[in-house]
Amino acid sequence: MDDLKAELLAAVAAATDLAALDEARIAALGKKGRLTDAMKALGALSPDERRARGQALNEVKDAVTTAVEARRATLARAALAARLEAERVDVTLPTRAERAGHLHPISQTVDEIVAIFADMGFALAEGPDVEDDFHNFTALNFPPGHPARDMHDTFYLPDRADGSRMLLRTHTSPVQVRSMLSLKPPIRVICPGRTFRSDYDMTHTPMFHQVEGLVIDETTTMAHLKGCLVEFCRTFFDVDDLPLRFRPSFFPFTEPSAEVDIGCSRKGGELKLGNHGDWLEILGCGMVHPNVLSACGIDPQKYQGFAFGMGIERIAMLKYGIPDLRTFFEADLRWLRHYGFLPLDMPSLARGLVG
Ligand code: 2NL
Repeated sequence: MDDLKAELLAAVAAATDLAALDEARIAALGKKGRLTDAMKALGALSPDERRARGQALNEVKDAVTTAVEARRATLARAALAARLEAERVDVTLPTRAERAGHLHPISQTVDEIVAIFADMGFALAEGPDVEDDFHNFTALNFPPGHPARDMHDTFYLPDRADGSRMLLRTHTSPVQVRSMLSLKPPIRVICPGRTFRSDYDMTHTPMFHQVEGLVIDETTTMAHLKGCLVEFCRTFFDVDDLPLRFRPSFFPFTEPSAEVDIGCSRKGGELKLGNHGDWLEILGCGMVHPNVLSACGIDPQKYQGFAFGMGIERIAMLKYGIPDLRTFFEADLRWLRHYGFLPLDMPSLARGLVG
């Protein structure tokens, strides 16, 4: 019995890789292994002999099993160490220019917008793509039968057990609803993100990006809204005297509401930004509706504020001269190399927005 034990343990110790170890294990404990055979032979013995020899065999079996596991752990550690050594990479080496990845123009544009508003004291806020009716519609003063709730415009998920259903957010406003519910005024947040609407043609894609901003304080007015958006547009488009025009409009969640145009010229089919007499719509805004403040737990007698929203694809196309909306979503590497941005050139107001 001692010889058998020594022999089996020696085979385990001699295994120099996991395959050899498995062979040693099977030779001892497998279906036709030495210990298994010895166990089978117990049946032919007298009860006393069987008990004594069975106990001894079990001890050998335990010893071999323990030795196999210990050896397996040692070999696995050695294999990992060898692999780490063999696959060692020097992460400080410079990249190869022809292999460099690029930031998508949407990512670049979001980074630029966030840099501008961060400089004005806004905090970045994000929220889930999948929302409920309350955060996407009800809290924003959409009346019960409003057409935006229609199945044809909004992507709904299957009904839940309680009969309600989740949806893909149709704007980033629910992020601001969540900010109002969780923060105390004064609030200044900037909320970029994906949005979804059931719409697909030359100028609409079912997934697109928006950025919205929200300011809530005791004495915030439409004048602050104007100053903030003039500052943003002039910085973003890098035109010092860029004129802005505020036109009365309507949104359920703001009162009063306005749409904002920037000055441009379309002479000779080429679009130029600046004071040239023509106008181009780029965003919507207004004073947050008192019903929205109430729904979000903010006292409209004490607080007021402004909000604004814009489509990111649209202003990225304008700034970077990208003619076709659909190309944003084609994942064409040649397009990305042409319109993309180097990942280490992060926009900052100190260094200039675009490198
Ligand atoms: C547009 C216009 C807008 C807002 C978004 C907003 C959000 C809350 C409360 C009040 Cl929580 N307003 N957002 C306000 C006015 C316009 O977006 O044309 N977006 C692409």
